[in-house]
Amino acid sequence: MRGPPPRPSTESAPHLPARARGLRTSTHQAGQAREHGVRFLEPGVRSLGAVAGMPAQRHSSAAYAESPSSGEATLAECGESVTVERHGQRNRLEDTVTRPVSAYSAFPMRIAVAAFLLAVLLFPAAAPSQTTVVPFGASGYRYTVVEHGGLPTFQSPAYDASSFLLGAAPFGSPGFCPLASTVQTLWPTDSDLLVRRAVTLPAGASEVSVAFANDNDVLVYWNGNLIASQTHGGCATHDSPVVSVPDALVQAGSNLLAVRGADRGSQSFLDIRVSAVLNAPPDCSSAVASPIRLWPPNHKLRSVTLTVTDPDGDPVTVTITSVRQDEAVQGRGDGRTRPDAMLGSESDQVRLRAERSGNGDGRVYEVAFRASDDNGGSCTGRALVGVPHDRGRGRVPINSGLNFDSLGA
Ligand SMILES: [Ca+2]
Ligand SMILES: [Ca+2]
Ligand SMILES: [Ca+2]
Repeated sequence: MRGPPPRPSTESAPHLPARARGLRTSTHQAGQAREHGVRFLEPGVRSLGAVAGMPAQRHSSAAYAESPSSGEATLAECGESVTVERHGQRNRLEDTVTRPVSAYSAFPMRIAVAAFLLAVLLFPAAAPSQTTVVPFGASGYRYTVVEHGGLPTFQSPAYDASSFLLGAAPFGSPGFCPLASTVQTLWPTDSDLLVRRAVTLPAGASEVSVAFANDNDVLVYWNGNLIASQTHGGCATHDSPVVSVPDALVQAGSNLLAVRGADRGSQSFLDIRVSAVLNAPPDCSSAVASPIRLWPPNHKLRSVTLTVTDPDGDPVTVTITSVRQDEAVQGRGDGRTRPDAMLGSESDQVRLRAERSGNGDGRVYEVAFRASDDNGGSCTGRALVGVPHDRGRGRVPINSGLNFDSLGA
């Protein structure tokens, strides 16, 4: 999670425009007033990792291109122009990326808010979209052909179908109907075709449906339960019918779809598509700690809250699982206090001690957490919180890579 330790650099700090100093700092995430620290790993190579408040997995690959003469830079990750302030520190070069206060001036902000409200009114949130889990024409079916009504328990998950053949859809007998020319696996007319297929679904999948192109009739089973019986005459066409799977029958992981196709003569055909609304887990790289900087370093425990967003907009429960720090819990010059972190009353809260070693380069806390949505999706991640050494050259806490348990005595 941490970036490699910085190499000493001999690059000299360039002059910067005066306006780079004294600007309010913020990230590219509107409304989140915070600061980017940028570490020079070696001359010409820059990384956003290992800086307090920046979730490492989100920013480890971020980079920016800059024009040294102007001090202007563009964060590659968000395409935003920012100003780079650079200063040397103990053989290391540290940059602070700031965004001009003018970017937050009230007038453009009002326009942005108005545009957002207009967009909400004109384009209400779209319903979650269906994803094709098993397409028409898929392979991986176990099948056999029997006389009408044969093998009456073939649909049971406990049924041993190892003697069934492996085949691809569509099944049928070639003939004059348009879809008949696409037949992959032969199914003689005037017989029953029995097919079984595992359908793997992630946790939280909903609105599962099975669409058919069939000639003639189908009995549809999900995990051994009969969910539909459909008769069909004439040539097979896609999406005739579409059968909904009750949510109560859907399970995370492997599900068994079983279909008995019954042909009444002349021509036979069966093709299947399975669709579902899939749940996306929370995005742990979106984690934001608030506050991300603790100041002043008065040795008091301060409450820090983590928030994580979900791509589906689901409510997210964050649970902090551990806290590590890059300075000893009871080190020299830090006031000899312990522990330096205590879990908060809420699962997404932790109390971190606002202290750092006076002999060090700022303290970085690494807060590990698990985030879960209410549909069975989850992720794990880490958020960084820093205590700067000072408010001048040492204002960007540096993660040394050392690792101490903040919760321990
Ligand atoms: Ca979700
Ligand atoms: Ca301490
Ligand atoms: Ca440090």
